[in-house]
Amino acid sequence: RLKPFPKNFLWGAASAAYQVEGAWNEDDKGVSIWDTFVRIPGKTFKGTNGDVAVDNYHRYKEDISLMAEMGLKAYRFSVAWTRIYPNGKGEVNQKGLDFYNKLIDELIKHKIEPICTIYHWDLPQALQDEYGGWESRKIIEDFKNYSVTLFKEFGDRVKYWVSLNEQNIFTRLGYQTALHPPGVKDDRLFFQVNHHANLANAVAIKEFRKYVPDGKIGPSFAYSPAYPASSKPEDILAFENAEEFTNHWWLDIYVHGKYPKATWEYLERKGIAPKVEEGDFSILQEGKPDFLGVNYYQTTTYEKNPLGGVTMDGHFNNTGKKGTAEDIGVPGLFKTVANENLERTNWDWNIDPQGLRIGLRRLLNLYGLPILISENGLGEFDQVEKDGSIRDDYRIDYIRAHLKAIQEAMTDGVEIIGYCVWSFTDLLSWLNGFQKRYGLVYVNQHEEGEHDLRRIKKKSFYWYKDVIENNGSN
Ligand code: BGP
Repeated sequence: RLKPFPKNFLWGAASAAYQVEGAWNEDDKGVSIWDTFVRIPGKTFKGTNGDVAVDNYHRYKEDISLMAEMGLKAYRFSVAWTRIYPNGKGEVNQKGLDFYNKLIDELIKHKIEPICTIYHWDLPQALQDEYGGWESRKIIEDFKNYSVTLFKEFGDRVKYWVSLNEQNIFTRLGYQTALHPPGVKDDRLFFQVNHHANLANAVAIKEFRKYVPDGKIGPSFAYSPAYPASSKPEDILAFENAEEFTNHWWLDIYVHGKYPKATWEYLERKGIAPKVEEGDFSILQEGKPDFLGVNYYQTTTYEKNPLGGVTMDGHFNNTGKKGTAEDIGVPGLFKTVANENLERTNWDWNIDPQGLRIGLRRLLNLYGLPILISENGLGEFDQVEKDGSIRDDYRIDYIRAHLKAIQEAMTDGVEIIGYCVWSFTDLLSWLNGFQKRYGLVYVNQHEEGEHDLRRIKKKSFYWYKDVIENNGSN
């Protein structure tokens, strides 16, 4: 028999500032590295940007009333650093604080628990220009000050906090594949940037204890549990390397304050290990989170990658043309390979609910922390029918299967405090424009043609409402 979901389970949905807010230059907001990046031709699908996104900045009340209608218990949003500090530091922008205060109060008025993400990728451009953003240790102090401002301003009402969203993704895409800003390919820098982000994360968590002693905080990690492609020992080794390189490199630091040994030795041999200063590891050990945020979309299968084999440069499918994504890897260590046992979405993301259970068990054994599923959902084309309905049964099937996997993991002994569907409304998919949709609420927003931004409840909206009402049984 499966364990039931706990009574106070946080049935949630998630978003991020850049992907929903719009109002990119209103109320003295500063420019972020994403505001800059999307203006470089060819970087995103059809050059789509978040200038307007889904206009949540002006429509947050309408969106929250839809959340209330659904019975949502928690809403995860992120703060745009450039609204609070237009230049990343210095004088605080009261209008920015006002916006999030209104948003938080509106959520609380509707009995929706706010979950606040401090950093969801929209670094102030001014910090990038001044010292290379995450490339410099100076970021640690600026991130700390920004975080403390949020703790002081919102900590009386916000009790759940996500420190960094998907550090492993924003650094990989920003510094290994150049698909995200600042668009750099430099392995040495990639590890250095991560070391600074690790320190910033730990320092912010330590500060959090002073300002929000009754709150909970943790990073959200893009967790793609690894599978070996075969039982050949060389593939098993590739899988072990990939697990360490793509998952435990971050998770070990977050929880234990140390880097995994074999990968560290490898980086030293290559001359790309991060420069660590005296005292860094004690800082890292003092920043242990209360929970791990897990953003789960898919597993990744790995096989041996010879020297001279594929690199991180493989083509990325941002068009929704199935079968166009290429394998990537680290020569000599591992490469990705399609898992023929699993279905894929049109963007070549595999669908693997069981992988979530497997991953959660690994996390239980290695780290033992409570888990917040801070993102999970399905990005697909959606069709508005003639009668105005959106019958996204594929999304319902996806979420249902993943909720079952979560319940199985709970039965295995994993403590799970909540589940945030990615996403509540449709929103801007960073590189894939508006056509890759995740929402339970449709937003009439497109690259081309008519787009009045009106909200339409999808079939999944009603289904999830029912799930929440029945505390998980459906
Ligand atoms: C995660 C991000 C989200 C979101 C999601 C879907 O990596 O934290 O911000 O975008 O993935 O990804 P995508 O929009 O690329 O399909």
